[in-house]
Amino acid sequence: MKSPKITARAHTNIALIKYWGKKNQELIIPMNNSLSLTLDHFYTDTTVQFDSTLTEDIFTLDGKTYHDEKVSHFMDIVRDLANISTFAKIDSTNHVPTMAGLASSASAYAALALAASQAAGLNLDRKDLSRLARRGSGSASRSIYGGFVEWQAGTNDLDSYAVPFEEDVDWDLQMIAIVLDPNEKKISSRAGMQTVVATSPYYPAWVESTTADLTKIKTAIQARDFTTVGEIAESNAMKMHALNMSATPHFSYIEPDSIKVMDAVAELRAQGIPCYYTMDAGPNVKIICQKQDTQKISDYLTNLFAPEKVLVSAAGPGAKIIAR
Ligand code: 2P0
Repeated sequence: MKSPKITARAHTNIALIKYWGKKNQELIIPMNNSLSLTLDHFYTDTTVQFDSTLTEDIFTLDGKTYHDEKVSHFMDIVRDLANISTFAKIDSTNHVPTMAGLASSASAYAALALAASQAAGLNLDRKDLSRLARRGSGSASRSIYGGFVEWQAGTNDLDSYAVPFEEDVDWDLQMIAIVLDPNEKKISSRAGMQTVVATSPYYPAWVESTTADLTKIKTAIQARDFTTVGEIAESNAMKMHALNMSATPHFSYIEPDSIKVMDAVAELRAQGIPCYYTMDAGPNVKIICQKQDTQKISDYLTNLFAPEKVLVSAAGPGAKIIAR
């Protein structure tokens, strides 16, 4: 017997206020609230069909078969919820420019949460979808929604989920991703943040100052105060990267080319072009800017890096079913 075959699409998101540490690792409950922008250009399409003839889950990504423990564990959570024991065929395609290195667990688990829950006969509302996506990967809780999204940390499985802060963004913000290294990150987010929580003497200060950053950036977003949004996002990202350098053993995602981009952003600002950077668990740098300045900024960057490494994106939508 086969279930309905459901295809869902979810877009990736970039945090302006970062999630970097868990208070519960099994349930993926974060230490602090985070706030992101869902992007239009980078997304994952995932098709799920449960099939009683299967003896294990079969997972393909971009046409290649993988034995992925995280995916199987996530499917067990879906089966528990739906009270079924059937395995599934799961086919995912990442729609990011080839070798972009931006394929993210956020879009992956948001798309899988929606496709798998629907195929299993569950009809979850967006709050419960966000809670489910969170079990796959923390940042995926935010990709259920479009635009600006806040993941409310909560304290347990029931109250840790994302909520839309501004889903339809009528502000011409853009994000320019500079793809410096498409390879697998050396230290996974999961391992990196755990080391930081366990060993950085600055961790309590991070939680305290990130909570303050979040309050300030929400006010600035509502006021359409681009400078303040950019300054807070850039500062929050650098505080996260400083945590990594203060951990034992210390580590860093910042590479020489990352610093080259940061210097370029500082130079553009000195020339009067407002733009700010953020970085996640890898060397790629993302620049936040306003549409009117995008061309000038990408021209400047394509002089430093190959044009195919400079990818422009705007705010994007939440997760949705695209075929059934
Ligand atoms: C974020 N990142 O807020 C932060 C900033 C990367 C840097 O969420 O362990 O893949 O699966 O919950 O969500 C990446 O970490 O980690 C991430 P898990 P996840 O976007």
